[in-house]
Amino acid sequence: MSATIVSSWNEFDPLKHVIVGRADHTCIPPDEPATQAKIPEDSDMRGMWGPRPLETVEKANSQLDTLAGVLENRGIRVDRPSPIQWNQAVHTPDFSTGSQFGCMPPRDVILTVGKEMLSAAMSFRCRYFEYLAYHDLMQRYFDEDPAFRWEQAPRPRLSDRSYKSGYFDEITIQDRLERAAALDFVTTEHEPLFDAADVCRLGRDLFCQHGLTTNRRAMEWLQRHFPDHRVHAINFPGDPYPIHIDATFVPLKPGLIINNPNRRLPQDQRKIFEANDWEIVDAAPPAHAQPPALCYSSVWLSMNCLVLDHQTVIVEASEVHQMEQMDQLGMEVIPVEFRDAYPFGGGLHCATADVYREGSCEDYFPNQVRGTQIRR
Ligand code: ABU
Repeated sequence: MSATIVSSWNEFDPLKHVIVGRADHTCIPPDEPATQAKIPEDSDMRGMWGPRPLETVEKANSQLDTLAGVLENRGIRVDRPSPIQWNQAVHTPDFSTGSQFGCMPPRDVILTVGKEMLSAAMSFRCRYFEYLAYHDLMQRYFDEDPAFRWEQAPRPRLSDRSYKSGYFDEITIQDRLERAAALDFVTTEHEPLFDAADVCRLGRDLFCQHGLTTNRRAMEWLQRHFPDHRVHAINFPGDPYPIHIDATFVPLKPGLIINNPNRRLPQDQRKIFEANDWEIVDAAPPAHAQPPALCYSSVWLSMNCLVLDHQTVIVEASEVHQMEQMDQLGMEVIPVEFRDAYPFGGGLHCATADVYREGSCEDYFPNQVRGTQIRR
């Protein structure tokens, strides 16, 4: 096995080394201030918590193992996290919660920017210790790559001051949409909070979704932490559950992004893409009317694909419309069955975290447009 090199600047350059999550011991966490944000009103998960049924864990792991095998067969190195017993309660000086979550979606936790892997300051109390599942891997990368930067964003306190009390009381979908449009989310601006999956990496520019899991203060922190980057705040008012950018705004190659047609980027925020000749096309509709049972995510995991290089993409095998669109966009499609893994934290992009993609830090947006940048 070749020595580890950590480096990834975007979502589409040739992938050579990746982490694929594991479903072992995953729990549905008990209610807490932020998790209600993630659970749709009519979800079968409302009021349930505890370890997920073993049979579903085994099915999810089987599909995760298949994904790992597909990647390895293409010469991509795959590492796996070390799950802990996620049913353990968490107690800190500021909060307690009855269980943790899991480590199927490494993309939520780990943000790779160049030579750095940064553990996010996540807003869910049940995910406070999730970074531990990656500790052995980080230690190994640190030992093997002398230039690797092993980083941790400020650990949030997640006291009640980090959440708006009563935000979800009797909330309707219309309320959610109005609040999303008004940038009124359950998290406050008390401390930096973000999920790594809210950040879309496009070379020198990091586009961050302002939503239920990422606040403006985190973007300020990211801008100071990555001073050579330009951090942008974008939002998608059509999404009643604005959590994670990767089923909403998905780059396929330099100059091309698919955008969820129910969650279009507002016109004023498109200007920077237009000024730099990027094409934003509506994503194809999902093949399914409903997500699988006990799933946090929407049917738009259809577009949560894993780009292997500028011509190749892995798409969930039953997503016939998305596969057809990829084909029309000139991509070679590798179908992989993955719906059994969805309930454990998302789709093919969610289930992975980049360690190494070829390529360097390009400036895809030399024509900057005022409005979205954090640094003015
Ligand atoms: N982690 C991506 C989930 C986004 C969605 O449910 O649409």
